[in-house]
Amino acid sequence: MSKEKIILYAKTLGLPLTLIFLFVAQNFVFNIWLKIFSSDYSARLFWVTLALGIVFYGPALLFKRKYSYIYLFIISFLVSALFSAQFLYYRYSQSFLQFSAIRYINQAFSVEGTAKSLLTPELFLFFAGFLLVLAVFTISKRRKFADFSLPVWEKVILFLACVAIVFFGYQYLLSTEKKEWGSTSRLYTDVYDLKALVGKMGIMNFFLEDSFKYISRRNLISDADKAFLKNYAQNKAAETPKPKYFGNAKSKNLIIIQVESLENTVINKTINGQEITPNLNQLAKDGLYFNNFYAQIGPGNTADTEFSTMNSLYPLANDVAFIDYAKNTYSALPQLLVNNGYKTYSMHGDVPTFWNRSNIYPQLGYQKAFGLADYTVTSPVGKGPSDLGDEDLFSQSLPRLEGFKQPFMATVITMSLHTPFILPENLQTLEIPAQTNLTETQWEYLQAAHYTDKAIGEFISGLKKDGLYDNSVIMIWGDHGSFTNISSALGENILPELQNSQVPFIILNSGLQGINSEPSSQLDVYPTIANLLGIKPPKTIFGQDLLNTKTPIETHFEIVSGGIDAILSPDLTYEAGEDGIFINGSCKTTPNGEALAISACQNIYTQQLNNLRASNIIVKGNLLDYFSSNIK
Ligand code: GP9
Ligand code: MN
Repeated sequence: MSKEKIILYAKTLGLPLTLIFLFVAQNFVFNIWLKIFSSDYSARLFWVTLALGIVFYGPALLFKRKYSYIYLFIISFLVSALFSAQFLYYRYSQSFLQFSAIRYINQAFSVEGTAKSLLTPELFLFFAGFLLVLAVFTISKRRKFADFSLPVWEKVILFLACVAIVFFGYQYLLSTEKKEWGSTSRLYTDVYDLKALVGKMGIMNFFLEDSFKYISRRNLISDADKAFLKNYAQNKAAETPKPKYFGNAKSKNLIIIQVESLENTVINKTINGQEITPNLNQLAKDGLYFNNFYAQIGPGNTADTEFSTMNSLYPLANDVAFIDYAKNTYSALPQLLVNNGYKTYSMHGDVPTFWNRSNIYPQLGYQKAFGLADYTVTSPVGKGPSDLGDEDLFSQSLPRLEGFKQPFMATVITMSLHTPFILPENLQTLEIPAQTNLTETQWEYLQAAHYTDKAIGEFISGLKKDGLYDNSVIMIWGDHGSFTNISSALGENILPELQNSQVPFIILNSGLQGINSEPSSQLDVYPTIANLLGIKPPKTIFGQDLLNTKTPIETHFEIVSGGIDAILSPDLTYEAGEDGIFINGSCKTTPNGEALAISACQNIYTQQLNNLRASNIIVKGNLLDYFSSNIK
């Protein structure tokens, strides 16, 4: 190659190529500085950011020189601004800026951010691309915009090479995901740890993916859906005029214990003569215990339970509301309590980006969230040394609760009873004989349940000692099942569709005791709490106050296709057939199980389908205010 040619190439490709590699470096540094870098992901991070770098800066080669500068100015400025915004936003809120949240950016920064705290030296690196374009433009001798022209066939080769690298970059990401997870769905649909996602694809790819998803969802709600919602709102049942137990726990604190994977089947069960959950068993006796209570989760697992309990809305069948609809308008329980003078806290031993909690919690009304960084792991439980055990979670949460100004709401979310139920040997205190009908996983599940139960018992004793037990209404529920088939192993007879959904729900408040076996679900938590605290819940909730249900309680479960799996009411039980078509399902009496004509279940089916449809329209269309304004 002649010297002129090399110079021509350098001049043509030099700037875009430098910008592309700078872009890759910026993505790496972004992750390293924010401590979300993982060397396990470095190969895919490299290829996929290289691909995006080419997509961003490559087109400069298509323009004449003058326009190529203009193009590079614009792109490098946008990239710099976005990097900086994401960097600052994460530093401030421990979450990534989503497209739907851009309108909140001022709000986020105005809380903490004076102009001074925004100007951190790191931003210099994120603006390096723009500064570089500026510098090259300024010092370039050829500012008269003479064009560099390459022969056509060389342009074609260059173009094809770029396309090949871009294709390879994204393909590499997808195929490594597939190797690890057996599918790529975790990357694009139910990604739960956004920190890991950004670790894999870089912040810019994340932002683009999130923006595309947001834009493509925009027209999900048709005029017919809106008309349906309006009509549904106008026919929504009126509230009970003077509900029983209203204000029984007035001005008390609210302490919620949401227990990971806790199934109802372990309550009041013994194995080898030992109670699996002695402390919860005692609490179930001391309080009001719902033993026919169900979780309704879609792909969002724990987050879906938080969503349905705090909003009394149904989770979505194919999306995770915590991630995809984080910045909707909600009228959630923590916000209701804030409006009534409470301080609201969440406590959970995970990173704040998990399930996008740090983005949605402010929308729900949580004023402060304590996460993994706020706890010390003294005795790890789980896969790694940094996994917070439930004993650490509770023992370190207790003094915090004691220090809070009252009244407060605190939601403590446990994690030790999470699959794969890894519990250090010294904490395995349940003596289960070697010869049982349990699988290894079921055995481990029971050990871990026993451990979590102990941690809850210690927490409750602590609350009794410091007086908070008497000043608070305490609610305990399991977030969802364990997916271990433990209920059938322990001889429980639950509808197959509901095997992984039956969880215990216990309310501890003086004057409330007994067992309630009516079917109920996590959507009912919100109105029940509000009633006890003497606060009127918003009219928009979908659940029922379990202390005042005058209509039979029904509950349904979504299958992933978005249909209804099963409905339980005090008189009727509906189960969907394999194809999910109503008439191919079965209808029986409750509790005797006598077969009825399918038409006997038509009413409850239509009613539940309407509830589900209305709730989904509200979430997908961000229509809570519209819904509310149409309720009489
Ligand atoms: C993650 C924890 C577990 O923070 O709550 O979530 P899951 O995997 O059950 O959804
Ligand atoms: Mn969970």
